[in-house]
Amino acid sequence: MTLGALIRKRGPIKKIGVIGMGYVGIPAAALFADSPEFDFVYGFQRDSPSSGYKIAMLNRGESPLKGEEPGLEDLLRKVIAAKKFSCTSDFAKIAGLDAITLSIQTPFLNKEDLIPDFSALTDGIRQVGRYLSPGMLVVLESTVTPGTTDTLAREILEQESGLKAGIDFALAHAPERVMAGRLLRNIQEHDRIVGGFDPVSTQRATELYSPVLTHGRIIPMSATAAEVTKTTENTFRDLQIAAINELALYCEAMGINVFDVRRGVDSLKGEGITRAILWPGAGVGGHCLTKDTYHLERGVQMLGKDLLDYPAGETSLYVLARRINDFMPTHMFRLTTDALKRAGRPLNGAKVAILGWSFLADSDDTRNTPSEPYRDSLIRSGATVSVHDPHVSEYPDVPILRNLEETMRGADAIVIFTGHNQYKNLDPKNMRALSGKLHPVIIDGRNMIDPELYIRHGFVYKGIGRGDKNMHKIIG
Ligand code: SAJ
Repeated sequence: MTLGALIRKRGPIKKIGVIGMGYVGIPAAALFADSPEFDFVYGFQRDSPSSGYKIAMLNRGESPLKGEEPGLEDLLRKVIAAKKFSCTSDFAKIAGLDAITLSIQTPFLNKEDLIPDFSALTDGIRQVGRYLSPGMLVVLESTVTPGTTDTLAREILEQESGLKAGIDFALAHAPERVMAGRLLRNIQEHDRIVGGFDPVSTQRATELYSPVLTHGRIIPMSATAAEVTKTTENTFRDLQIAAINELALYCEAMGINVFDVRRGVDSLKGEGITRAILWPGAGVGGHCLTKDTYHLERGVQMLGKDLLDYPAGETSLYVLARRINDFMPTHMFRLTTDALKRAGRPLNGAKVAILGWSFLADSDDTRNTPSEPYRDSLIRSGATVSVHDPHVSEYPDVPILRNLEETMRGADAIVIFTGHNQYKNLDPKNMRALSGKLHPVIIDGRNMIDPELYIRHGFVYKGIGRGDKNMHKIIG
């Protein structure tokens, strides 16, 4: 029997499983469960010491995700009350399902050698393989190296189940496109890339995602094309950020304001002229932009190494972009050191207050935060560091303060690292009083403050891209 016939015999998708109760899996499971098209959804979560607590929370209709996620907890309470969703660590329940998705982190072990850590992902795929039955659909939502769905994932599933992809079961890649703070909306409103191992798999996966889309459309393609699409969209975003970060470094060196230039460049609009100029800053963090370039690089190494025509000896443009963005916390360190020197104080023994620990404005997400390498370099240089963040409650080995005044008290330097709303209306007069310094230092890593206002209050100011101000006359 063909896969198409097996699927017709099985009928429409009614029972779904989502493996990985995190930023991607939880909103996806809740939306599937809330759809009248589907009867029931299991959320699968390993009962591990670090994340087993999520199972009970979710079954109480509570979201384990910290930070604002509009509508998520209401939706969880609704689907729990309706008995359409349940979270479990019993993977044997996969056996009775029609479709199973995997949303598991895919970090890199070693970026230089392009070695990803697929251990959690392969564990999840192996669990699915153990309980796979004919006509079932398996979808990878995690961002993976191009080629992973058609090779690694297929091989493990076939090995564990004895079934064949495209013959006995459907297999696809439908990458997530969510951002913290707007998870539900992103799933419903963004177009959904759906890449099947074969056209029948693409069609079955389209049947799974169509009911949860409100504005988004399904964009069908092959599994490998879908993997390249996802890794590319983050790589290109990282590249765009690197381009404006490099410009910011140039503007500092040339003594001009990058934001004037940005406004100028951005003004050239009109048909056929796209100017996607992003914002320079203190660094690029998160689970996505910091690794997806390496998935793309690994993909071309694995799928096209011998066929790639590229300028001999040249570094990949994308990897160079990564290095420029990874350099920004170092640049922030140099701005801090130089500003303290202008204020007549060495970094060694200085007190530095970091404002913002999460990698994204107004979120609690601290994955690969650029604030961390900056803090480490300060401590290595003998500085005392205090950290404030309105959204982050704790972080391993880094005390996070919620009291902004306490964080800034006695500070020689105050450094804005994340663009949280709370930092938009800081009061330089009060900050100077709290620091108790004649010329406290202020470093703006996110274009949050008006340099003139701080300079007038006797601060030594430096900002990313502000070559027009970074060597200002010190007042008072
Ligand atoms: N950043 C800048 N300048 C900018 C934009 C961002 O310095 O102009 C920095 C941010 O401060 C942050 C980092 O880059 O540290 C990443 O920010 P982000 O806005 O890209 O946030 P992510 O990583 O959560 O979201 C990205 C998004 N990808 C794209 O827009 C192509 C999101 O749509 C994806 O769903 C997400 O990655 C993901 O999960 O892949």
